[in-house]
Amino acid sequence: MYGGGNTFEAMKATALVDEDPIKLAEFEARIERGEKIEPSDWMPQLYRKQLIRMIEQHAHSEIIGALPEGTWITRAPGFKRKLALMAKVQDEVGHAQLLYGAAETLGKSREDMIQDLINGKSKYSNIFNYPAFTWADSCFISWLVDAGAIVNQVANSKGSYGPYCRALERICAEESFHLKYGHHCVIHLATGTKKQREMMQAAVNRWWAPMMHFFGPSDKISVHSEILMKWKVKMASNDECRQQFLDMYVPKIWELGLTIPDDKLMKNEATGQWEYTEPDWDEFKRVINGDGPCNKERLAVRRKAEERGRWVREALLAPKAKYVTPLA
Ligand code: FAQ
Repeated sequence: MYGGGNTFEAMKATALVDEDPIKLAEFEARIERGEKIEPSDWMPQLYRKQLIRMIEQHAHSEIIGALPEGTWITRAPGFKRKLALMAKVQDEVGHAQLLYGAAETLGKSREDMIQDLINGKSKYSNIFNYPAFTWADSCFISWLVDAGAIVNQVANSKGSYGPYCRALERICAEESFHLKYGHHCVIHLATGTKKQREMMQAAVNRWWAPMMHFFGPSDKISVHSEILMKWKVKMASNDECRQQFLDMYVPKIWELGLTIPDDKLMKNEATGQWEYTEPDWDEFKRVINGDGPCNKERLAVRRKAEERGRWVREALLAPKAKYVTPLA
């Protein structure tokens, strides 16, 4: 539905038919037993492809995700907030490094991944295609986008591919600091002056729809969940992550006197499930396919960074003698 070409079912059937059935059965038995798959282990091509796709998109989300908050470093209110935000943004870029490293173990080079990002071939998280107009937008990202990321990543860190799980464990440890920092920023605004409270509320109103999209399409229309969950790459479905996020954070948002722009949002005590207005999946589709408010701007920044940094990469790869004058 969201990609082009063949349906995923057709792709899966074609991909698995070429695999050695005995090796495939052993591989699936290992996963069933909760063993980790390591880069040198046998794996079906489809597992490799799916992992590259997902880890690469995750890595891109981290470097693109650094942009909306990054623009707030110089304007953050006060020295302590500037320091904390700078450290957070640096962490996000570091997460991308860990994730690109994990994806590289599967055979795709970092250069190819970056090229696919800047050419618009690879996706990254929908949410970073929206503008951070105010300081409160940056606070929303630090608290609630990080919270959503943690829900997803804590689950997937228990998954089957060793390098991805180890990267996620480290990332989650750092994200938990971001979450505390972001929560502190939001509390400050939500309990501050009338103007601060209004600014925070306006940010919640702006970011709620992209936040609901963040966990991916509903399970009914998700393309990849079935096979990713069978092979324990995804340890919770998109809807399960969305529900867990609502369960953990809606009460905390309400507690601060903020409202959520969805009249239907309520917990059904009988089922234990949150009910909400069905997210606008057409908007989601437009945004992830390049037509969101900031897609062009975000990719232009990455393209420029790539061009400007080329000489550094070339210098690092070139023979030493060309660039370093030996000491006499
Ligand atoms: N945005 O079949 P599904 C962060 C695409 S990290 C864009 O359900 P899947 C840290 C999907 O790729 C945030 N595209 O897909 C931070 C597929 O397209 P394709 C990123 C999306 O893979 C915080 C199509 O829709 N986290 O925020 C999105 O089973 C603050 C069909 O969807 C991760 O990447 C989306 N939200 O499930 C940084 C975690 N959702 O490839 C800075 C790892 C779906 O067929 C500041 N990834 N699509 O063309 C995952 O868990 C999964 O990949 C999902 C999507 C849950 C994102």
